[in-house]
Amino acid sequence: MANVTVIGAQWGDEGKGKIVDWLAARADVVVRFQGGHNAGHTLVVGDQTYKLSLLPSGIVTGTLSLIGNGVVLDPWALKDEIAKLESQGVSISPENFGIADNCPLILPLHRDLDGLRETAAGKGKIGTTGRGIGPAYEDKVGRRAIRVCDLAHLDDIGPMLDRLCAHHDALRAGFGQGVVDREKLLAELREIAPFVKQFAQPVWKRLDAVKKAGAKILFEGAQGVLLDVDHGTYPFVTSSNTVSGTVASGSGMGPGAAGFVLGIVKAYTTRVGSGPFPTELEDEIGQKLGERGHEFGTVTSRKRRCGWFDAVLVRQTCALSGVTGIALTKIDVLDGFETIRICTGYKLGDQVLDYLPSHAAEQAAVEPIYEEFEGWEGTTVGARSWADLPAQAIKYIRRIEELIDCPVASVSTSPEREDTILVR
Ligand code: 2SA
Ligand code: MG
Repeated sequence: MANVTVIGAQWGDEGKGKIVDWLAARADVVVRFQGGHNAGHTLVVGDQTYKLSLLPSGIVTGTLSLIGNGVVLDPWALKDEIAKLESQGVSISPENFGIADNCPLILPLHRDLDGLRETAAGKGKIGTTGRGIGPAYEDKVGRRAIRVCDLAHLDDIGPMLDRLCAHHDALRAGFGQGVVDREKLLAELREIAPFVKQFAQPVWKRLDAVKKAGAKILFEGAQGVLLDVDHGTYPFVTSSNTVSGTVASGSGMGPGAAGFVLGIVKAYTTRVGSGPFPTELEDEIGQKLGERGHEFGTVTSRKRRCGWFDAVLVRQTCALSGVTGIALTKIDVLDGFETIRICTGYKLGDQVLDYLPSHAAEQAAVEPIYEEFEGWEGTTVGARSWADLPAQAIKYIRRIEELIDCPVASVSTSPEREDTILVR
């Protein structure tokens, strides 16, 4: 296997966890390159369910797992997640886990600001996970972030803290909040520093070494391309680049590192948080998709919005991320539907569009043009070969492939690791 990059090709929650887990068992290294503990990956292995937010999925199989510089790291969330996994029998040590020392930290003041902004925005809120992701990325780009490497130099951190706190004090004042408790923050950093420091390292250098040793690297994307800060449904996006191109900048490897780009695609569409969603179903069909697909956020338990498959969007995200092949997930959720629809284009006023335009108001105004399919009788649950699938289900999958102009590499038919049809 060459290197593989796994990205979500919709709004996240496409079922990346299961696929990444499967691939992680065949990789030598697993790397996270963007996002933070806003991600939520559920891994089901036998009778154990593991919920990961920040840690690369390879951690469960004991594969070397690295957090790249493109991630924003909440050290307290990290500690909790490690403790939880250890209680489930997973062993985590500097042997199998590392964090880029140039990774920016998410601090309590970032979480505060995330919450203050969302509350103040009322109905206009983004619907963030409330983890402080956006404010932490702002401070990184604003050149005020405290990074993992700073934890080894806390005695000299005064001027940096002053600058960071001055910035946040001004923002907080706008929300009627008091200043940051600087001493408390420093004390919290001193307390957590030894825990984080044991894993800190120049990850780019480690990756350079494993690459030269011929290791197979799996890059694990979080969220989805439609949440990309440049290419997504802006401003209803996350604050990182979620496209495959981020592998290079977010891990410290060259652009060739991505290898096979696997886009994870759910057989229908879901989204959490606010923002445009052309094929959303606010009726009993949407309700049924949500119930059958257990569509609740891994991190926040929020109910996900549900709708039909949107081929326009997936064609777009496959292009934006140079997707080599897709892994189609949760086809079993569509079992028993009498008719199934696929969106093949949009109407915007008297225009017909074959892509989602950039402007937010236009994104909200497009109306889906549907193609209708007869559903299938019988079940796809647990199918492990094409022969196990009803003919209509195969027809649906083949039509998706055609419309998105990208080959299907696998079809997933239950949360179980082995219930997967490999196409190539
Ligand atoms: P943020 O917190 O600043 O990244 O939120 C900005 C937008 O990005 C969306 N977002 C997500 N969408 C789907 N899944 C995500 N991860 C968790 C999961 C979500 C959960 O996998 O289940 O548990 O709620 C994720 N993370 C961020 C978010 O909804 C905003 O629209
Ligand atoms: Mg998720």
